[in-house]
Amino acid sequence: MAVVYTCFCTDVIHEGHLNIVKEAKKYGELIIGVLSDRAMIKFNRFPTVTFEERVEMIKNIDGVSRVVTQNEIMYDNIINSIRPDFVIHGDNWIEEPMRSIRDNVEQLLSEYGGKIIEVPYTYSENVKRVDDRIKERLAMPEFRRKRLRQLIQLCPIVKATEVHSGLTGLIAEKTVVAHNGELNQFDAMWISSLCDSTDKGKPDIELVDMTSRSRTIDDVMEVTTKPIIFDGDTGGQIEHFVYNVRTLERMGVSAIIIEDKIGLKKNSLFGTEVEQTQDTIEHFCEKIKAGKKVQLTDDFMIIARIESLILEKGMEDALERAFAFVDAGADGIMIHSRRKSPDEILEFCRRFREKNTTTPVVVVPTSFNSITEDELAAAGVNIVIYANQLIRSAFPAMEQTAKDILKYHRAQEVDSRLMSIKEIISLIDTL
Ligand code: SPV
Ligand code: MG
Repeated sequence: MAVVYTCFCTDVIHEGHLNIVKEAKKYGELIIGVLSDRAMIKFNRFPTVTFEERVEMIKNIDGVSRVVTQNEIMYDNIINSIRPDFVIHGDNWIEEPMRSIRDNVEQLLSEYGGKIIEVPYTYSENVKRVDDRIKERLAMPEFRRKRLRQLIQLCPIVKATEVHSGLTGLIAEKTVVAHNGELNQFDAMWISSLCDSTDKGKPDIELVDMTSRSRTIDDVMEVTTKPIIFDGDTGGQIEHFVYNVRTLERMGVSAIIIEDKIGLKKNSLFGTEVEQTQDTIEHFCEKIKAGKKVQLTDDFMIIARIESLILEKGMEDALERAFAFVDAGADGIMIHSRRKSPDEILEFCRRFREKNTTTPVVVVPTSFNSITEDELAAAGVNIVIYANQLIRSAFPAMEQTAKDILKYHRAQEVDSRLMSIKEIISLIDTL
């Protein structure tokens, strides 16, 4: 009997999947692969049920002869081990970014005469409803909040991008790229104080207050499901910080990062060009402890950011602070640098990891941007934040358009580089 293979990466079986099963049975016995969590999160939604539950759910479908694990998005290993006569899939994989999966399968099957069976993707009211329900569930505070910790366990390195509005949130949520036989998307979002302030035309000096920053979080949360890391600047007065921890935790934010500075905070990328004061170890530890004491779940993370390298206080100071902040209860350490070379960050990671192998480490490679995610992961980094690149790409594009309209006294000259009206009006999902 011919063997038909398909891979499911879904939390809910709906009529679209059942249609694939029905079609597959016409060709032979059906083996279904269940995509691992690790592979699923590279291009799909975060699973709302465990891998084991998904296996059980698929085993229970009538007419499935065997259920196997598919560990990678691309089919090389699974096709080599099963050598199916057919691979069946919905025709939605003709579009990018899934097209690269289809190309991969086509290539593998052609090596021994296997065939692809494509069935029309089921677009129905019910399928849309199931999809919307999963999305809504992922966006609920109790699910979103814990996801950062889950991702740290699952990913070699969690990739977060800066967001400062609903629109940038949508970019973080939906952008998936296929490149070099891989699919990738951002795992999390960073609500940067620099970008949140810049977007409002204000300096990054803790001037944009918590009410306004909460509004930004809310705008992002309304249209996304991915976990949020909030840039909490210095955390402010301890007496205020505890209230903010409660608020953020209740909203479903996953982590706050607070930096060990005091007084008028300026952006770290100014370094020692402006006056900035580092907090004492004792006082900052008090702040961490106070925050940890008031939080209500085990999900929320308070991450301590060390400014010693930014303020040229040296590696020993940075390490001393890191160990002290972890002892005070910090759930993670962010180490920052504004050097072009990643050397001091790598030295910090090596020496920190000699004594501490578990506490998550976060980095923001704005200046030392030549280092890759793989290299950071190998150094023991758990979260990489691309802290300002979205706004820095948007501003020059908008400014150039403004200049050209003024120059030509009409908009025709700029039109070819703009998103079409059709695209922009269909960018936003409607309920
Ligand atoms: C931010 O994005 O606001 C940060 C990172 O705090 S940095 O701008 O590098 O200080
Ligand atoms: Mg900041």
